[in-house]
Amino acid sequence: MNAQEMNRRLSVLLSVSSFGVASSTPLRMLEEAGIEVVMNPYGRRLTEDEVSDLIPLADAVIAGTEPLNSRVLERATRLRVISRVGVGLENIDMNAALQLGIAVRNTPDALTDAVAELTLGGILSVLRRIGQMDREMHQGLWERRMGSLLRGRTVGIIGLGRIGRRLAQLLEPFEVRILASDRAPDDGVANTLGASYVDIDTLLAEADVVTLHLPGLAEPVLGKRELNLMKPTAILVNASRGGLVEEGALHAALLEGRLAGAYLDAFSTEPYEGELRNLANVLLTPHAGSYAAEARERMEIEAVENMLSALREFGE
Ligand code: 8YV
Repeated sequence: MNAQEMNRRLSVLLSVSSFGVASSTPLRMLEEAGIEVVMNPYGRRLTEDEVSDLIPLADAVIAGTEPLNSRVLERATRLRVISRVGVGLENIDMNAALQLGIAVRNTPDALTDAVAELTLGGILSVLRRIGQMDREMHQGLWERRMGSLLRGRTVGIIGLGRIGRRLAQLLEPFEVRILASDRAPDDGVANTLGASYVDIDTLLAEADVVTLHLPGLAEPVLGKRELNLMKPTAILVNASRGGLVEEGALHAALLEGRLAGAYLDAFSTEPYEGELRNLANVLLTPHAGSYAAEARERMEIEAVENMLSALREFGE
């Protein structure tokens, strides 16, 4: 390393688009650490080409969900650390990062409350048709839609991890029966939450509300066969990852009355522009699960701290 290189300030690419919106503290932390900040100039998720063009000079990336695949990472010759503002890591080629010696960090706890609360809001909204009546009133229609209670119903939680567990706690006053499915069942946790583990087909057949709280997986968890197991009066909620539900099969089930409604915050392609937007019994939000100011502030602060400690481990 020559003298010019040694005197160079470390540079971080803030590829996550909404950084600093909820709070100025994370940006101040970067400034105080003397790190040069390169902002995402597009104000939205970067494409592969855009992040490829911005990444070669970065020592660190504070990342959103933009593609950080092997092609992008190979161009990142200075990169030491990818620090995700968020929990999901499926946008990062972890093997490529390992081979290139790039550390990867995330903020697994910071958004738990935000996603669990939004999920509860989505469940209540679909059951009572709040979103639908709101849309109709804005269009001049005064029409009371009959909904149903959450109290006493059966809720099936697929994925009883941090968010699934928090949702189970929030559901306690509603006196629901909770069925859960998880690849790594923990009976102690289930007992504390009053949840019972069942196989996924039983959960789908018995639940009035099915809600997904899984990481992104290579294959969908709910396709035509699984949706057909659900009661026609049941609703489906997905505020985790879009690829977990086959959107075409879900659209058909809702259109044909084989499912009563759905709330989706995550989509196989985002921004979502598909046909589920045409159904009145579907509530949609634009992948905003973590968008509570308290959660975003905590996620961003933790992402900066994670980045700084990883850089220190590299002796930077
Ligand atoms: C997004 C999320 O990452 O944490 C996750 O995995 O899905 C979200 O929090 C976040 O909105 C990107 O900034």
